[in-house]
Amino acid sequence: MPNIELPIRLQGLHGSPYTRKALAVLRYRRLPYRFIIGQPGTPIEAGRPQGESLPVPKVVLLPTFYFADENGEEQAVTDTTPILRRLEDAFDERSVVPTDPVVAFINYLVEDYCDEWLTRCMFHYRWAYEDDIDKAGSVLPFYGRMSLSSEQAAKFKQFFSERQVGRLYVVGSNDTTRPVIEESYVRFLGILDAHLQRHQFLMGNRPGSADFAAFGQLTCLTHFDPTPMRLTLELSPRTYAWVERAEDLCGYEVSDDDWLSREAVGEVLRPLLDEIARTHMPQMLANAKALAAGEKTFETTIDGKLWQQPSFPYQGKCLRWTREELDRLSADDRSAARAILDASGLLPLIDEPTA
Ligand SMILES: N[C@@H](CCC(=O)N[C@@H](CS)C(=O)NCC(=O)O)C(=O)O
Repeated sequence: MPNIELPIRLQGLHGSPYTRKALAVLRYRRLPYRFIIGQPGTPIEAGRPQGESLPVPKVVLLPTFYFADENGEEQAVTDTTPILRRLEDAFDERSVVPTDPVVAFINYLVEDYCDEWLTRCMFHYRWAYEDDIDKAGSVLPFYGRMSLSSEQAAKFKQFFSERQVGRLYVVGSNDTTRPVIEESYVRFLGILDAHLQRHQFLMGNRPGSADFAAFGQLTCLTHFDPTPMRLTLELSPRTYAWVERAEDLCGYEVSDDDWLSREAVGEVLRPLLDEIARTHMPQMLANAKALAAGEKTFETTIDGKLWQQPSFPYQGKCLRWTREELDRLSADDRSAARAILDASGLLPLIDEPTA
């Protein structure tokens, strides 16, 4: 893998939770970066070097990073989880992946839960309630184009809000699943609040990529979207404060002893792992089975309630990558990790046949 040139260049928008995830990691790791505000492939409004043209990813996703390939060709690269691992390979200092392989696997699993389940809560709350739709529709257009006229902004508000509200079914959000999604966020807040009373971060007294995945979604849930923000301030002002701190941890000193140990991680994160088994796991397994059967939609039960949504190929890959991540461990580490999963009823996430 060729070296990564500094400053690292990425493009994204402040309203994008995964963009915020990536930016917070770069700040924490003290990696010089250039954050290009905008959407790949759309003309940049201002603040760009003349004549700079950046490649556009096949699937436009935020954030997009720009890395040189073997031939020195600039490539547009998306998907924060593998991008963070690429930064781990290229830079040693202030790693966001725990040194202990078992703890690293749990960090990976929690990162996947935040990126693929907590994001459901974020998208649901943003596009399910009038207040939230109104704020997002009013503010998001300006993140990419500050100079929009009021007419243009109004047009964009309508177009974008209708588009996003129309995509609620993609994350499984509907009247039946609304309580499943919302109760899971309330439980997550309670779990995080209790955890932060004993540890500075999910992965111990230093942040793992799982912490930054949680932070990314929480920037929207706690500091932007009115409905979940009210809920967060009512139930866990501690979480509200944690999110603001995690925005910039460049001055937060860490050592290898600050990670949760493999002996402690199962016990300490039990409430969160139980939550993952309750919500994320059944959804990921049902999705993978539907994909294997070539079904366009699937139904399952989460929390005793009917869960319906279109099958989502990307999350089929996420489940496969989680299983491969465990397979990469040594036999001893794998059985230690399986014991932690088993204690929370999470072994089906690894073992249940999906084809
Ligand atoms: N798994 C990807 C997810 C990236 C993603 O979905 N980004 C959103 C913005 S937060 C996006 O670009 N969505 C495309 C769209 O809305 O068209 C990652 O971790 O980077």
